[in-house]
Formats: sequence, C-alpha cells, structure tokens
Amino acid sequence: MKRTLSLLTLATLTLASAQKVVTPVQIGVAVAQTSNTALLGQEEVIGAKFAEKLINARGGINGTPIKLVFQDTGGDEAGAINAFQNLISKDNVVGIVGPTLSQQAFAADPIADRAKVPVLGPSNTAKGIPQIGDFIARVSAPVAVVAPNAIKQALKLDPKIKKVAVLYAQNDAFSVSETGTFQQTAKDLGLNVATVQKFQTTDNDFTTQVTAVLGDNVDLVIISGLANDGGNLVKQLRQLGYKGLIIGGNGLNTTNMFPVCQKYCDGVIIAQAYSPAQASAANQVFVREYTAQYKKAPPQFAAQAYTGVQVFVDALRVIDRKKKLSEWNLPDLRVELNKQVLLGKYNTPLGAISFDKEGEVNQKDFYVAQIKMQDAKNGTFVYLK
Ligand code: 1QQ
Repeated sequence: MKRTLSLLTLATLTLASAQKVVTPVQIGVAVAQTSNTALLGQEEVIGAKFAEKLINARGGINGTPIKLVFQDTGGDEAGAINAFQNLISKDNVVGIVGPTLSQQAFAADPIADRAKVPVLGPSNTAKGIPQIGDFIARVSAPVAVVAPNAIKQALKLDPKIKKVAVLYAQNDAFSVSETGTFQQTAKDLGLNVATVQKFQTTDNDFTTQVTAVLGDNVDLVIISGLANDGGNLVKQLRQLGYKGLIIGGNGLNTTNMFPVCQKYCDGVIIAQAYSPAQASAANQVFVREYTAQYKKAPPQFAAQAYTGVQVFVDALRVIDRKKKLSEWNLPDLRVELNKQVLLGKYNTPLGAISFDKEGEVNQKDFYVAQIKMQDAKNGTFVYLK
C-alpha cells in the first residue's frame, strides 16, 4: 500500500513538472459576471478583453499570442474559490487577474498562493490584500490612499461642512476597511462624525438608517457599500429628504449604478484611482482606442483590469527574452512570473506603476469625480479639479 501510494505521488509529480506552457499563453480572469457584483465586474470583463485584443494586435508576447480564460466568480466567496480552482487546475493559466471583491479575495487568494500561482487583484482595495501571501499583488490602490481624496474634495465644494453621517455594509470586507479610512479622515479633518449606521449588501430597505441620518441634521453623508445597496441607499436618502452632499465609496464607482439610483445619483462624489485625462502616452493610446470602440471614455474598473492583464504580459515578455516561454514548465513559469511582476516597472493607463516587496501597487495620481445625471437614465462621471 505504502509503495503504491508513493508511486502514485511520483507519477503526479512527474506529470506536474512535465506540464508545458501552451500557446496561446493562457491568462486567467476571475471576476463577477453574474449576481449584483456583476454591476462592478462587467466593466472588468470589458477592460480585460480590450487588453487581450490590443496586446495580440501588437504581437502578444514577443510574437506569441495570449488567450484570456474567463471564470465567473459570481458575488460570493464560494464562487471565487471555484473560479480560482478551475483556472489553476483545469485551465492551467500562468496567472490570475481577479477577483472583483476584497471579500472574495480573502477567501480565494490563499488557494492561488498555496498553488504558487501569481494573482493580480484588479479591484481589491481593502487593507491587507497584498499581505495574503507572496503570490498576491494588486493594481488597485488601497482605500487608505484613494478614499481620503473624496472628503477633501467635498470640503472644497462646501467648506462649511461640519457634521457627517457614515454608513457601511458590515458584511463586506472592503466596505469595513473603507469606512475605517473615511471615519479616520473625517476626524483628522476636524469633522464631527455624528452617526455611524450599518447595513448589509443584501439590504433593499434603508428606512432605519436614513431616519437616523435625517435626525442628526448632517451636511455630508459617506457611504461604503456595493453598487446595488449603495444605489438604493442614495435613492432613499434623497426620497426621504436629505439635501446635503453624498460621498460614495469605490463600490458605487460605476455607471451601472445609474439604473438603481436613477436621477438621485446626481451629485454623488466618488474618489478615483484612474482618470481618462492621465497624461501618460500609454493612457492616451488606451483612451483613444477604447473610446473608438465603446463610444465612451474608459471607467476605472475597465482601466484597472486592462492594467492587470498588461502587467502579466509585460512581465512575460521579459521572461521570454531570457528563455522562450515554450521551454518552461508551467509550475516554474508561474514562480518566475510572480518574481518578474514584482521587479518590473509598467507604463499603464494608470500611469507609471510598480510594486513594493509585498505586492502593493506604487501609483502616483489620484482623482475625484462627481456624478452628473442628464435624466433618470443617462449620466456621466465629471472629474473635479
Ligand atoms: C473591493 C472593492 C470593490 C468595491 C471594487 C469592485 O474595492 O472589494 O475591494
């Protein structure tokens, strides 16, 4: 029995190490294509696909094309784990761009980390994501550096703001992390946090929370949630009579929220880790070609997912120049790719980026936008100065 087992183990090991890198080179994308989280994930699918198209049109990895393999994570942890397992063991990808939510990343990233498969988080902004493991990095700047910009901008628009209400989804890791930053920033800027209200990302009725906010007579409301709950909360705040400024966090950062809050989305302020106006040549080419195809400027989540794919490809090009990708076995290439990702400098739509030792993104430019609704359906994010 012992002998049979060890032979079996040997056979499995041999199989794994003999596993060659196939062409086109497969890169995994595990984001939310279904559930309410798809309001955020859809833009990531578009951004990643656009990267695949542009990269292959320019010769892929030194002449070798790439192929993105998509696995839908849905909106929860189980879906993300399942998508990651499929990409790692069935689809034999070199690396994974995903998942959509930090809540999913804390569950699924450890699986990739143990399998030694590099992960680039395209939109995971909670504190602690790169620290999940050596194989985990992100192109999405953390709440700690992005979110404070929204409050500073709100004070620019209305210097008289004194009293603030803060609301957050307590069942979502990103929302919990972001509200921590918002609450600390508000205090640091001398604001009075009059009330902190909790909700769930699955909630639809916010009467209790809105009633508390109205009772406190605040001049600013700050929301950390996701697109459907966040959109409904904005709508109900306005319907019940709240007139002051509203800051939405990164979970509300999509035009896909417009069908939820409709005309009531108007005026919501949201900090941005991307702007179509970012001056780098890489971004200007990206914006020109994206706009030509989609007839609108790229949103943040599309730009970040594009960047995730680009970083893997740029790193693979460097590796391929030293030793052809076809000569690697897959487990070794995954380890090498992880190393190279962390070593490189990248000219991306987000500007020039690199990573620190832990996989945290180094990025320079951040922005704030305000939603302007033309009518109940159509609106845009207007970047503020
Ligand atoms: C996170 C996020 C999401 C709201 C982006 C889609 O920032 O979960 O970390």
